[in-house]
Amino acid sequence: MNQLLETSAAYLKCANKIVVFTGAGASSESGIATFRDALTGLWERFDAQRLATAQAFKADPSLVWGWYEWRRAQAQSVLPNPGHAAVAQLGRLVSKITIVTQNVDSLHERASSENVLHLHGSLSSPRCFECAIPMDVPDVDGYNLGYGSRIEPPVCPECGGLCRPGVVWFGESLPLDVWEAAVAAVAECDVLLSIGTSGAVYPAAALPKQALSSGAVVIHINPNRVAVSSENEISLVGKGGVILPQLLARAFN
Ligand code: BV8
Repeated sequence: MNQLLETSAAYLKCANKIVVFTGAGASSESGIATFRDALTGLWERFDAQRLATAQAFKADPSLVWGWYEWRRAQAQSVLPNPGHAAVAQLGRLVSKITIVTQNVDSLHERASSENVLHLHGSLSSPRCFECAIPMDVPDVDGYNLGYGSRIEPPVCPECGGLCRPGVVWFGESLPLDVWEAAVAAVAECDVLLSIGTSGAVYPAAALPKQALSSGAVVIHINPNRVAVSSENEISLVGKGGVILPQLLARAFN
């Protein structure tokens, strides 16, 4: 592992353009469950993939809205972890960094990273399900969220439709401008750091392979070993909040 860490640090030190690609695992050390952890409380009989759909929202708006508001309150109540801090520090050390996240929390921004591309949207930008106008985020302090509760979604003042989370659900297209910016950054990067993703959700999961085919080095950081397919791909086994600070210390100190 030490040799792989040294090799990865050397790649990072020489890189001009870096993409940091993050998944739910990057937020897990802040206390946010990953997407494939089992759900708890009211939602424990579902898997996230079934709840994260427009169909589920239409079938039971208050169940789905309650889940997202519980997640938003949780995300607001936790802090960025050392992995988020290391990514922000990396942004101050290299000439061009693009953060491409699958996560819907704002922990990269709260760790002072800038220009974060949210491929799957954000919990902090709800909109009307019908007419899509942006809607205000309710004050979560007013919720009694315990182990989860159904919450009636606010009603759109324009058309009377229901407020939905500002995330990309399964079966929905990613925001084109965000996707195109991510693809462009991946095409020109020297190194892509892939942190805390199972690589299960497309088209996001295709980005590391796109980086490899464009000649970049891809470095995976995950407690689970990631199968690598080329000499330009490295799997660092461990937590992002532990490995990233070690990586930066070796590369830039
Ligand atoms: C779409 C927002 C076009 C909601 C999410 C091929 C091409 C295109 C589409 C598809 C395709 N094949 C299938 C599809 C359809 C589908 C899809 O990918 N399905 C999968 C399940 C097979 N894709 C879509 O529907 C996408 N839309 O393609 O549009 C279109 C249009 C119409 C019809 C068809 C297609 C939209 C997908 C977006 C879904 N929304 N999130 C919400 O958050 O509720 S995705 C969701 O999964 C989250 O964003 C999450 O981040 C993401 C990916 O999961 P991970 O981040 O990887 O999280 P996971 O829990 O899986 O893994 C965590 C990892 O972290 C683990 O490996 C763990 O070991 C590691 N870890 C744990 N602790 C740590 C750690 N790592 C480091 N440090 C730690 N401490």
